Amino acid sequence: MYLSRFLSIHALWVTVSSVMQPYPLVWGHYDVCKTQIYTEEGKVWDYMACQPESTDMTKYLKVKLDPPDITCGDPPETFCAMGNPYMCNNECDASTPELAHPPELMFDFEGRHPSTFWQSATWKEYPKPLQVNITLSWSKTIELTDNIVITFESGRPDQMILEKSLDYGRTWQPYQYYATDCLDAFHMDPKSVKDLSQHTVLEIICTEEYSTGYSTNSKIIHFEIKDRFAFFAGPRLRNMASLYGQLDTTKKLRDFFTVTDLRIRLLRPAVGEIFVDELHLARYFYAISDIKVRGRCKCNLHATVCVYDNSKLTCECEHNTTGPDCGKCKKNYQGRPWSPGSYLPIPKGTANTCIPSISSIGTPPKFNRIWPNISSLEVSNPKQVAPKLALSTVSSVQVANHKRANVCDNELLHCQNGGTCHNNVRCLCPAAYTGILCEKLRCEEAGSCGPDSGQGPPAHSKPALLLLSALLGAANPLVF
Ligand SMILES: [Ca+2]
Repeated sequence: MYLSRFLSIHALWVTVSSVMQPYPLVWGHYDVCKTQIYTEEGKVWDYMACQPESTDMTKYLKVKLDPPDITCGDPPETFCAMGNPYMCNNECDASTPELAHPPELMFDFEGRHPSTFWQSATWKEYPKPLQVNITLSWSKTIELTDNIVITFESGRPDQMILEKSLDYGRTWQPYQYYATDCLDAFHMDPKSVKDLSQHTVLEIICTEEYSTGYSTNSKIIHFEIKDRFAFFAGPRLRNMASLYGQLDTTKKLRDFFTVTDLRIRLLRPAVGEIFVDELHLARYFYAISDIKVRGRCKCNLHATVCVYDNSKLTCECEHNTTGPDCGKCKKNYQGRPWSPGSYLPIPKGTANTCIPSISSIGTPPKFNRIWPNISSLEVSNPKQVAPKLALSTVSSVQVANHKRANVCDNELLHCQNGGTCHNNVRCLCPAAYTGILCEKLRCEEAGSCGPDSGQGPPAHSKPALLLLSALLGAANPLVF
């Protein structure tokens, strides 16, 4: 699942570009969790908020149909063209691959002609409702980043509800209602997402936009994620700062775009006319050729990598966090309560790393006093709005000091020149060396290095070079 060097280089280039521009035109990738920087006290890790890339999430889902035997073709049956009840020469036979329409054909590569599609049995038991639930499960919290798009092969259903779950399918909430007649079907006034605003963006609406039956050519149903983003980021999503600011400070908004499962409840097929033609029930069925869901693993801004292993998605957590969503601090890193990373301040966000537990530190280090979270003081104030926050800055020295708590975590950094790591917070250096990682000659600091000492001062790389090498290291294990 690991992406190629090309992507690594691409990610590196994006990152370097953004490092070179203090206010880049395109920002908010959050694709690096840490870089090395140089301060007066030597090399330290600079941590930042990070998240996996947005990707096609249909590759990682499990699909379940209810009723389980609702797929057509067992026993084989003939169905008629939607618009013409006398054209009944289409066959569905589950035992013949060319004539079968199993659920996986909703997620295969589309773009060939004719399209491949899942199809239900026909409405032969009318007037009993023909209802089908299609459940898509990730067994992992994911954040939606683009519209959900469902392409029907038949007419679009007369009535449908898109639902979401945040607890792996135990409870469900509606996302959006779809009907030819919202008032009749769900006792709701029809609305469009465009009728909403920043203040009503979380409202659950019923829309008639996508339910015009087979009489129009369009076969597509959207759940409009981007239109909702646009209330904060502008119509072309240029002001992502504002959106990320809101996502950071409004948990409900963030949760709105977060799911573990989606459920498409097909309640009534397209009939295209007022009355159901009971003599030709083989005209009525559901067929879906494609479902698009784009999103990313929710890792609480503590990981850029989400691996798919053993049919399971898991964040590869950084910042001393652990758990499938990086939702808690690692053992021995519970020096302060766990906290998600923050998108703010822009562009690098705040990592809110977990820090070593007090008991594992022994003597509190001198920089203990700056552990109180800078972000909680300056960033997480819900009254602040994004444009202001975009301008608020934390000096690089502050940030560097703040992150220095786990300066020689064995997983992150090693003391140099024979130094040993003491309780994750300091290097114990051999007599001839000093500096936070024992990287400096003591004589150099005292200005007494003689030409015969045999050791010149260590080559101090320029910060940009150090950053580059750190990025090369960090960019390698990208996934997706
Ligand atoms: Ca297909």
